[in-house]
Amino acid sequence: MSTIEEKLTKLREDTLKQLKDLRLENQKELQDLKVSVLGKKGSLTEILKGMKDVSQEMRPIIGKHVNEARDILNAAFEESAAYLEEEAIKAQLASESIDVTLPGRPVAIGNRHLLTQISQEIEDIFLGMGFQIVDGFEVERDYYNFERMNLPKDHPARDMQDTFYITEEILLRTHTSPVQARTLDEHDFSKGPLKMISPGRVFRRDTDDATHSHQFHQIEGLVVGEGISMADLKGTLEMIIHKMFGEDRKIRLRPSYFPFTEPSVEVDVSCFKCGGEGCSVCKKTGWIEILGAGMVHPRVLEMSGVDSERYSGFAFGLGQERIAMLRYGIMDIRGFYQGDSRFNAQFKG
Ligand code: 2U9
Repeated sequence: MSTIEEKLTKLREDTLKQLKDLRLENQKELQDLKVSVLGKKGSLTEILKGMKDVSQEMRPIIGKHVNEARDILNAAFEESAAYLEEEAIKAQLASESIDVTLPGRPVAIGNRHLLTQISQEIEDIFLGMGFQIVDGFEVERDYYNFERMNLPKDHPARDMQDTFYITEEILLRTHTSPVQARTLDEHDFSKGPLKMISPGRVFRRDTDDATHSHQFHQIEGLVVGEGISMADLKGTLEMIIHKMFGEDRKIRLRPSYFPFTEPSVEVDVSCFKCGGEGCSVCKKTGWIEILGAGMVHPRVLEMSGVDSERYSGFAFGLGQERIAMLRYGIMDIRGFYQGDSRFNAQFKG
């Protein structure tokens, strides 16, 4: 049978070795080991039971060794506990760590809708020429949309502008002309001529396909004052077309018909793709139809309470989608309204 000394030495070595082998998740194992070694019913107590067989002279020496062993083991347990705790914290920190030096996730920055870009570009040009920009109602009265535009009930030209009716008298506007009529009603000519544009969404009863939509966007313009002539119309249009399509562009006026203008014209621009040689964009004609215009019909002026003997004016209208489609070769009008960001992202401006 081994002596107390031998047993102590063995207990010390075995325990220190076990402590060394402990792994991180072993806080509980550490406690269990401590209890089994140093606890009341532990191995050390068990060894001390052998003290009764030790001679009187040897007892203090052995007692000292027992105390030494207890101190060493206690210290070792404390050290292990501290180590395990520290390692646990390190592991937690590593698993939760944020690397502040990593580059941030890129924020996707969108861009203005192509129609917004087009209308803002045109608005800027007209603002520079002293025009005001006027907004109006998308839901209008039949009276302002048709009657005031010289399109009385049962006028055949209403067929081309059939629309969505809310009631017999209230409808979705087919053009932004009512905005102009309402503005003209209020205009004070003692302060000078009226020069305005009205951009906005309009509606038609139409079956949607690649080139037709039941909704689209217009910009209409109106100038009314003393001595306004067709030459002013031509000069103004030339100016805006040069700014939009380039200074080299020519314009061509062809006779046309609108109930609200007399005379009326269709305005062509020399092809901005081929310069007039003839290509697929201008369908080999060298010209592209870009807008409609004319001198405001005297009856339309009179309905706004404007003396058509004294005042005259010109008006024009263009479709924003048409301008964008021609400029960028867009084949399907529906792309404007589908909200697919891949469509819009092609026009970062
Ligand atoms: C008032 C008097 C006259 C507005 C005008 C046009 C010519 C025109 C079309 C172009 C393409 C509509 O978007 S489109 O389909 N418009 O050609 N519009 S003159 O004339 C007015 C407006 C208001 C008081």
